Amino acid sequence: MHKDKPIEEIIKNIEDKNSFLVVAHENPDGDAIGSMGAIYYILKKLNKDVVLFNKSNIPERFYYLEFVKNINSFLKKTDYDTVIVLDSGELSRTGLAIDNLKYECIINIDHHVTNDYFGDINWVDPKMSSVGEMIAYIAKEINIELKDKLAECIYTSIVSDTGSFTFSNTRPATLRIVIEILENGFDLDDFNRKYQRYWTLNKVHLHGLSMQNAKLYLDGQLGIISISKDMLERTSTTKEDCEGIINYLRVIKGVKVAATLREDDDRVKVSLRSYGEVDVSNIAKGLNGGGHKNAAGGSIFLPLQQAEKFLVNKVEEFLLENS
Ligand SMILES: [Mn+2]
Repeated sequence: MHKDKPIEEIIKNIEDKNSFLVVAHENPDGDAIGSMGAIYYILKKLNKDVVLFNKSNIPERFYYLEFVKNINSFLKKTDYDTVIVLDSGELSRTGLAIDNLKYECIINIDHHVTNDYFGDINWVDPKMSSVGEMIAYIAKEINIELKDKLAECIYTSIVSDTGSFTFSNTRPATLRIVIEILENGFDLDDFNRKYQRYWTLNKVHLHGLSMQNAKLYLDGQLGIISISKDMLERTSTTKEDCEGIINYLRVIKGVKVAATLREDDDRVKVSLRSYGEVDVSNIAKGLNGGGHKNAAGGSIFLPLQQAEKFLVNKVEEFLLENS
């Protein structure tokens, strides 16, 4: 049994067991939702009982994936054979009250380098573009074709976590999955209409305001945009509308680390991006967070302006140590 690869143990479990709880991290992104949907369609195809859980409300922009109407934010049933946890470096990121549940096995499928192996079966592979890509390999292994709604979920995961195939986690194998999806008749134009064209004018205004607030530090190596609650109020936007703001910093010549700081209720939420060998997951670990080498996040428990200074110092230390 121990010699089995985790993907084989996972397949054995989903073939043998009957009732599954599937969860992903709070404030779900395209990969959290896409991978939930992908495993949902696989389990349904195998005639299993599936309950989906996410602690947060699902952002409206993902409503084009039909299965999201089946995601619960409250669990009526507490007894499952297997709990499948997706795209979460730690179990706590799901907000699941695990002690209130009865289950035999936790399956942890993830690609965060900071994952702490909380499962009974752990398939953690940081080279994978997305958890959706990992679920695609499960589907292939049990001869389920990558098409229709399953393909739409996997494609959502991949396109979301690779920044539409521009990040360095885009591997030849990732693109081979995409080729297969396209060969099976996936309608890219229809998908992009649903996936990309969802902005409101208010969101455009928030992004304009954010771009005006962009600053450079450390001889232009660090770019920061701080987003205050006031900016959201002035533009009638929500934290979901902040998605993507960090990318304006990533295109500034010379920037090695891009950071957004967003004022939240009791903390400042920090997002970090980098290129190549600059491993921002190490900075994030010092900020009660984690993530990937080139995309990570954490929290600072200071007022916004002080948090910005704190982060500049942290990044300076980090760049000195790693130059
Ligand atoms: Mn992911």
